[in-house]
Amino acid sequence: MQSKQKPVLILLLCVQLLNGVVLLISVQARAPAKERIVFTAMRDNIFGIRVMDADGKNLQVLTDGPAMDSEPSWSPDGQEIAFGSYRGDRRHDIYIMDADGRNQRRLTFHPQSDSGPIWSHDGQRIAFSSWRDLNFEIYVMDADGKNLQRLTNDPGIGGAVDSASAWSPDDQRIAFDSNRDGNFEIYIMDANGKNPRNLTNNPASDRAPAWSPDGQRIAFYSNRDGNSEIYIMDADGGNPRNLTNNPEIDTSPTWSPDSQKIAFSSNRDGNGDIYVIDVDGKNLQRLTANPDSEGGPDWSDPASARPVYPTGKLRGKWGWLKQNSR
Ligand SMILES: [Ca+2]
Ligand SMILES: [Ca+2]
Ligand SMILES: [Ca+2]
Ligand SMILES: [Ca+2]
Repeated sequence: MQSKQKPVLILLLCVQLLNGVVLLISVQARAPAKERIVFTAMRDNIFGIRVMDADGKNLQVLTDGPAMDSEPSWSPDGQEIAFGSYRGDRRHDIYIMDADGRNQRRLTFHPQSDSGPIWSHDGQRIAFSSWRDLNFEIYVMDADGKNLQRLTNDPGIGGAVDSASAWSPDDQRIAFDSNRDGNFEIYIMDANGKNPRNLTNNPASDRAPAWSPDGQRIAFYSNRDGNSEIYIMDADGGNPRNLTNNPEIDTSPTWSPDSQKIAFSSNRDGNGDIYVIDVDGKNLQRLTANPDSEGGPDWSDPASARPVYPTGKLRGKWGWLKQNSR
């Protein structure tokens, strides 16, 4: 009896091992190999979305009119991009597309404008700003457009501009900018909209917070020295310092996955381009160099890609393999 059962057991083990290997390969194949930067480019007054490697190589045009696409934001697995777009009925709405520009789907349908989508790190939610209450308020929805929830609340026309910019790495808080105290400041609030807190308290315009992937710092841009510069501060608002010092407009910071570099837009070379700089202000590099105007970069983190398990089978097999390899 035993001699007949053994080959069957070995065969079963081989099949399970092979299944595990095949599933692992398919899971890993979904993650992009390189860090990439997606951004908006304007050519002949048409806005489109482009992507390049984080060193500026392998530029790809994802959209190039007739729709006016902008504000790209990576899904955490780097497989999709959320963006804002004017098209058809001329309303500005939130869309998502695959990372190659295909399979574009509209997520918001309100007659007022929706803009500035920001994908949560768990991939489940998208925060954005909307004019549907007759001033910009921050909303959050599931990544399929369902379960819409308003996070800020002003009394209609004349209410403050509130715009979402970044989720904390644990998705428990949202950093945003608001002019609710008379000028733009960087705020953070709980992900349900509660406990808003002003981190900047400066009469200048402080905007577009970006949370470092290690959670330690927040980058933003401010005109507190007379023109827009990139600043970083501790995540509690302490220790602000400027990273750029250039008479031209420097805006839209986004962090590298290792929290050591910041990509941003600047018109210091005559038109909008994407630059990258170390967090100590050294090693400035220009990543784009063409007459189009580039801006609004978002840096992907391929290492943060959370594999999609085929209906939990892989976890089951891992458990099975671990149990049987002891
Ligand atoms: Ca508002
Ligand atoms: Ca301010
Ligand atoms: Ca500047
Ligand atoms: Ca340019």
